[in-house]
Amino acid sequence: MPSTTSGRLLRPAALIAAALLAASVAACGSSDDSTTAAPSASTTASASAAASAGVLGIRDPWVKAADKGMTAAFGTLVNDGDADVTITGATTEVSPMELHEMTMKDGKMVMQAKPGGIVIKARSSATLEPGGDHLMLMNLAKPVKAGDELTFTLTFADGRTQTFTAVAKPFTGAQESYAPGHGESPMPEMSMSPAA
Ligand SMILES: [Cu+2]
Repeated sequence: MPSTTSGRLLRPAALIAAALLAASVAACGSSDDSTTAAPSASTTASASAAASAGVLGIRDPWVKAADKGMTAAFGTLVNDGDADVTITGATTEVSPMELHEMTMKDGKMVMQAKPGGIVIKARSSATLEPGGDHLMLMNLAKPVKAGDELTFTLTFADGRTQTFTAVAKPFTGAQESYAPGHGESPMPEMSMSPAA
């Protein structure tokens, strides 16, 4: 009677953390010069777990660590439903936000607010990634350090909302290099194997 195990339910945060660990491993493994690394990681994660958790399944969410100014959040948004889903807004505690896209202007790629929001087609997915659509944090009120967890709330065209958590990571994309001034990396990239 005094003690039960009912408190040990798997929380969504734990599921997200597991997905993030898998993403970290995938990113780590992609440092060889294979050019086909991206699809393999994004097609295997469990969309079934996310189906009951919200409007969209959100895979591998992350936010780029930054001390001030602008940064952005990324991830893969999975729509398992039979209707298109449109994201019309996003909020987080530490910054005002906008939905952005990249577009070509005068021969240069620039970002701008995405007209009409971000649409995820029925039974499809949309990937938010550096160089593409992203959730922009316009003006950080405080630093976002690697390992920090930020909570985001998406608003959809039909008025529904969905909250998810993304962990901050230094941007490790191949195209840009950031000064490795802070040597510590709290991400457990080397200690986990992909569950699949
Ligand atoms: Cu932007």
